Amino acid sequence: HEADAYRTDLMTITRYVLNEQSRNPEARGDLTILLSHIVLGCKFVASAVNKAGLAKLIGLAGETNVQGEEQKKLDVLSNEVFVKALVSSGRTCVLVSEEDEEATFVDPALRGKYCVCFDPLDGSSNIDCGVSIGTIFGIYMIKDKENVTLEDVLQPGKNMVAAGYCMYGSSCTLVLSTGNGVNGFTLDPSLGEFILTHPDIKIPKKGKIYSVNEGNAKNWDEPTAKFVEKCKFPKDGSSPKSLRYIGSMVADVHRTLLYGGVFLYPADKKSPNGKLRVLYEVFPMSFLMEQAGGQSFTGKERALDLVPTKIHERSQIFLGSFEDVEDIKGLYAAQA
Ligand code: AHM
Ligand code: MG
Repeated sequence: HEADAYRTDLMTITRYVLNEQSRNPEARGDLTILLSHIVLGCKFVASAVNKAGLAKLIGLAGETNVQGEEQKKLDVLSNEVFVKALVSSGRTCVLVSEEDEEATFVDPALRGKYCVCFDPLDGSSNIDCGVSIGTIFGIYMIKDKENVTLEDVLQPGKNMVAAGYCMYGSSCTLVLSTGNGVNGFTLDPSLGEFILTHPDIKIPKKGKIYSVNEGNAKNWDEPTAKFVEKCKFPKDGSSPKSLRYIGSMVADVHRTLLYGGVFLYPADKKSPNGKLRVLYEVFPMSFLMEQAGGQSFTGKERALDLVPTKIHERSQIFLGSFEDVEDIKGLYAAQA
């Protein structure tokens, strides 16, 4: 069909979120506005990561310290853009960023009912070699508008109203859930719009890939070691799993979501709570996994049941295909 050469009915992310909003008669468009500010931040970072405005970002050729400067600039710049976009949306009251030690309480005149926890540029060790990096975010609603405290972000992940990530890779993909399934949108740079390209993502029930930093194996606990052993030397006659590890959570989780399998960042003797942060890494990704039909487990409990006690808290994490995570849960149960 000649008519098929161009798609003419484009589902942009804004149109999608507005459609979702119209399903709730009480919604007044606040989440739509908030998300459009997050989308703006993602577009800015996408452009910066692609080295748009190259000269401004890294300075002119011949200047010293280009490497370090550039990396620092991109992290800090991304954080500033997100903080300003979120505050100016007029829909936020508390912000938690991986880049800022303290939470940001929005000026009362600009306050709205949402709290946003985010990692503006995760996987920053991958910037210099051009490997995929990403932004991760989770959104809560405040309990009491007159009385906003840190407690509003120290809630279990299951209380989130939306979560997502944006991957700056060979294409720029934003994956979002507002609690009604998971959808993926790809940035069309010529339009400057995220277009729905991956509707209703469901993770395969079982996968053929495991993803972990095996360099830490010497310090793992027994269930983790047993699980990885089982991936490599299955005893039930199945084929061994393939190992894929990028070291960039957004890229590793994105592949896990689309192809299936399991991503783990376990605790070890040196880091008893693992590495990844609960509020803006573990929770948003766990929310997306569950919404896509997968699971997420901390070694003790469902990840989204965890109640954080401080904003930069860490937790070990096992997430991915339902059956693969079921295996890990079995190994922890057997040890207990
Ligand atoms: P960062 O916030 O310092 O970038 O660290 C987070 C990243 C994740 O993207 C990734 O999953 C993990 O660190 C990889 O850690 P490691 O290098 O220990 O395997
Ligand atoms: Mg991070």
